[in-house]
Amino acid sequence: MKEQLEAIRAKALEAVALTQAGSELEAVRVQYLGKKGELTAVLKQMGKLSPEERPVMGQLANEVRAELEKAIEAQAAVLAEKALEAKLEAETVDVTIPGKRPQVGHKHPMYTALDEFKDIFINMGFEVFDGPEVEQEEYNFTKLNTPDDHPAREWSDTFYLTEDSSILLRTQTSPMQIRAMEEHGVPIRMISPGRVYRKDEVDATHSPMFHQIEGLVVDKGVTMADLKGTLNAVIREIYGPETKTRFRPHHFPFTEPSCEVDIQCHKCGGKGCPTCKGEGWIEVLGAGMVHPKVLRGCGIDPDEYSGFAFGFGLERMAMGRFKISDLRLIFENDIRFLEQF
Ligand code: 2U9
Repeated sequence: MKEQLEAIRAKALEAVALTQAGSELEAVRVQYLGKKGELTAVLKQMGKLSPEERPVMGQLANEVRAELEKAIEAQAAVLAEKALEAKLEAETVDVTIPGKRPQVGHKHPMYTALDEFKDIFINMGFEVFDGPEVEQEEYNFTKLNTPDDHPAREWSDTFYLTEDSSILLRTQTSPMQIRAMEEHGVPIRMISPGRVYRKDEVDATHSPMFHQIEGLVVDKGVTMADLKGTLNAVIREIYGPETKTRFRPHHFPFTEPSCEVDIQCHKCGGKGCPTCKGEGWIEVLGAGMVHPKVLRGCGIDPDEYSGFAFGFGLERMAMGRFKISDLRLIFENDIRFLEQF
């Protein structure tokens, strides 16, 4: 039995030393010390020994068991240390490697133009109003004095959302001014920037969705002189203090009288060049005195109050300011384009 125990000791210690992983070590433990293990099997034969031999062999068996347990414990510690080292190695972060810069977006030139525009008006005491893009025909056309047979009301020009033409995608931000007059009351100084929709084919100067900034001032004693003074001041903020303007008569259903405003071409000084298409002047906005019928429709007495209104196309303004030749570039959102501004 002594030889058996010695053989187990030698074999088991070697097996322990050769283990590479916790699972292998556990298998060795079971093989020798488990209930059906080799050492246990030898111990079961103790009964067959003589009374003199039994304590000697018992002691030896206990020694072997203790030695094996110690060796297993020590090997477990070694393996745990190795595993930790491997894990640390695998998870090492080299903080000296240059980072990968995530690509962040870029402020859109339209928003640069819009923010600049808002600042100018806020500094003049205007409030900014937001409104719905899905509108009632009543607010988009009727309350703005648009005749029933006006071409803008055609199904070919406007995106209607209901068969009875009562709901549509707004074609201008003017319905917001109507809402503001009805809800806020007068006196009022406001601008309403936002998206508008028209059934236009996409080309270098048209898009079925574009942005307008409209403004409205209603108070007692407001005249065409206020309109000209305010718009000249705004235009000189945007296009430079030396900018020359020209107010041309025009027609809008919602204003009377109405005008379009041009700036003298900054490229050729009015002589005519490709930038102004040979005109010497570049149209920048439309405006007019709010039609008395529009005021009355909002519960405002036109004998007591008067007002002026105006509308800019934001894309057109941004294209002029940033020298963008094709409207489609504004909506494509190609980062290589946007990063130039
Ligand atoms: C109310 C009364 C009057 C807003 C106005 C214009 C003239 C105008 C265009 C600019 C370029 C549209 O985007 S565009 O094509 N706008 O010319 N807009 S007066 O007049 C109003 C608005 C609201 C209650």
